[in-house]
Amino acid sequence: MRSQTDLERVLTARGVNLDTCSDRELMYALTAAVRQLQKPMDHARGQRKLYYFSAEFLVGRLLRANLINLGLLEEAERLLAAHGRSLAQVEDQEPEPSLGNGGLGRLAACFLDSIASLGLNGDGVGLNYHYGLFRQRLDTGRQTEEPDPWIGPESWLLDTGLSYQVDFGGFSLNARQYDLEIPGYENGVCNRLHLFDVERPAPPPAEGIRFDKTDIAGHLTAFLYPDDSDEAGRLLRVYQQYFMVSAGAQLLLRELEEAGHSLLELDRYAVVHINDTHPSMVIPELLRLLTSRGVELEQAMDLVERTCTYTNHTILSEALEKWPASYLEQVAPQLLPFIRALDQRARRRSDDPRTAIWDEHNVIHMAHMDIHSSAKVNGVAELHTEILKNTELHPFYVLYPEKFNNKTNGITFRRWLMSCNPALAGLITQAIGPEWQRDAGLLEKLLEHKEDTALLERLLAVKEENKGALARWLGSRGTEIDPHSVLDIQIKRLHQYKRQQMNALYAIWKYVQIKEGHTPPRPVTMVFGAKAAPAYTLAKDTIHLLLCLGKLIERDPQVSPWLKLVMVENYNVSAAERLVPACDISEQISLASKEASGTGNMKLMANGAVTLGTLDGANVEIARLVGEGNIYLFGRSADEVIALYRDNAYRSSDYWQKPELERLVDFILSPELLTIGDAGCLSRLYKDFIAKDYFMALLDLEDYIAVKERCLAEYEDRAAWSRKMLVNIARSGFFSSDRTIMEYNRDIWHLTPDGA
Ligand code: KOT
Repeated sequence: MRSQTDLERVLTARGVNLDTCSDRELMYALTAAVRQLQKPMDHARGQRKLYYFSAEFLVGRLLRANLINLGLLEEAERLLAAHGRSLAQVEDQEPEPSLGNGGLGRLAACFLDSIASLGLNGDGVGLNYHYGLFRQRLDTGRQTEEPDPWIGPESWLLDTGLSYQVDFGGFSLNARQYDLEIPGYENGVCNRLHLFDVERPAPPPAEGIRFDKTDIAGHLTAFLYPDDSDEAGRLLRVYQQYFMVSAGAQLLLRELEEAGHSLLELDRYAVVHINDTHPSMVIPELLRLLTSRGVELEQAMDLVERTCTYTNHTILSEALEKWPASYLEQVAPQLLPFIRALDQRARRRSDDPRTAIWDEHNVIHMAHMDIHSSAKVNGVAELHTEILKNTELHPFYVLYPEKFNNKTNGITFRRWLMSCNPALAGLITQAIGPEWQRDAGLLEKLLEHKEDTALLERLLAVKEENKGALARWLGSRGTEIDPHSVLDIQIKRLHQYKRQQMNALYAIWKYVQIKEGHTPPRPVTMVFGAKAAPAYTLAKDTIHLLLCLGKLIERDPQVSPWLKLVMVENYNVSAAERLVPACDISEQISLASKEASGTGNMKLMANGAVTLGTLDGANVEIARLVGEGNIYLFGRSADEVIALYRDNAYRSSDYWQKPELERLVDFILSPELLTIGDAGCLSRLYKDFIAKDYFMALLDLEDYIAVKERCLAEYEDRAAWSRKMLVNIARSGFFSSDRTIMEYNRDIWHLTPDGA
């Protein structure tokens, strides 16, 4: 008789009947079993430890990811199959924690996976939002938002029983520590993500998404970034931030003391990584805690500057956090003397007022505090780091040239290839062996197979299969797509700088072309996945336009056989895991200089999509790696765009006054669209194109259309296209987050890997 496997033994001991339990019961049972099998490992004592502070960790579903890292996936699949069950169906029951907005949060999740997989001692510190971001609905022709509860009866969260007192101006709260375990890939390491929560969360709201935003104690961890369009919302965000960093700093100091180290050795035994400015208050909070325990202020400031490291993720000025001192006065008045001291120290180092922390309008600049008080500062792609050094943060670069460095983002190939695209992973392993699964750089070996027609044909066949799987999944959600059409995909948050509105104008152009009899060589399916911030009116209007265009095309018998435009509702990590393997054309069309890096571009490339994009963010590095013939580039350069802003020289009228473009913009207010859509939304969008177009969609539109048409034409040379796919996959290994984390460790963190 076959001996029982670990998994089977644990499930049996828990009294699970694999034949009769429901998929949901099985999902919970597997969750509990995996939790039981992943034993947290103690890292070597006396080593430096990383605390990765981030307001967001967009971890995605964890069952399959944890099974893979524990080496239990095949065993689980076999066991379930023996009872007529499928893991795919079971994991569909797993709620996805929506603890992030997009790229920044997903990057933090990929990083935790790589940190554990490289055997590094590093934990995450964040917040346990009960309703995450929001669940998006599109059934009314526009986006509506609902709370997205994800914490079930048997979630991955472990209640540690630990808590920390956090003092706000006028009241205190206890921060309870819940942990998510983060196993490394087949190395026995298990790190943790600490998520802090209030002890007594308010009961779920009776209806809709609206909470009483003034009930801070009950709602502190209800939502991620509550609507920041009004005072109460912005203030709640500052409360969240202080809650997270105060609890995290206390946890760190407790661990330091437990390890027997003195506070004066802080920089030797701890690294505090600040993931954009949301955790920046950890700096004055550490100063407060250190000085309250007897460390002198000057010495504390030196220690903290050697302990903290900071990553900048955006140059968009509206995203750079600046808080009126009055906010901090209300939330955490005890921090103000320390921020004042930091500001005075900064002014002793530089008399350039642009580097002040506390400015003459009584506004506190979080990024400035981070740069003055961190040992290292990095951007997230080469171009982005250069822009920080030369323009956005130039005065700081002059002051601290040695602090600045680049760390091009990465993705974990365990989730974004091995887990989401097993067919492609299997094909790669057949061609070059399995070692690439430990070192994605080895994917380059695929280049030796550029003339291997059998492999290239199977590459095309795997893509077809994945498109079929996507079509079935979308079909089960009520959206039919043609799996034999070209899948042209733009998946990312909705923002004007990402220019979904430019892609919408392409759809209009294509619609008109087809109406005029110019049908494409094969049908094209344009797929969008995007959430808009609830208060971002133009972003919501763009979703409305896309939904209207989808309907218009659908209802037009002349156009619908050739063109389809769909929006995937509630785009999240799980949806991405289905879309990414099926994509042919990866839309990375941000206005050059505005997308710090992008990481979807990397995921899609690794899965054999070809990029259609601007020379922005990491696209620049993708282009260099794959070479001209394996990417479709268009649009103005970052330098040109920066000059246009500097000289205030862009006028959208210079573009829409060209008749070909005017026709496309006017179509937004055409009778066809107005009978489908809302005149208010559509005319707001129209007016924005005419009078503003701040992110210059019209600047690049003609070039975009021309290059996209060339891309679609060249798609028809299937053999040549399959070679482009191969080169993209082969060159994607550079974008492994393992490579990124090794660089962070080499240049910034200096942790010692276990076993080294
Ligand atoms: C949001 C608010 C304030 C500051 C930064 C952000 C931010 C930046 N959120 N997401 N990002 C994205 O981060 C990704 C990971 O580095 C990048 O790939 C992407 O280009 C950023 O837009």
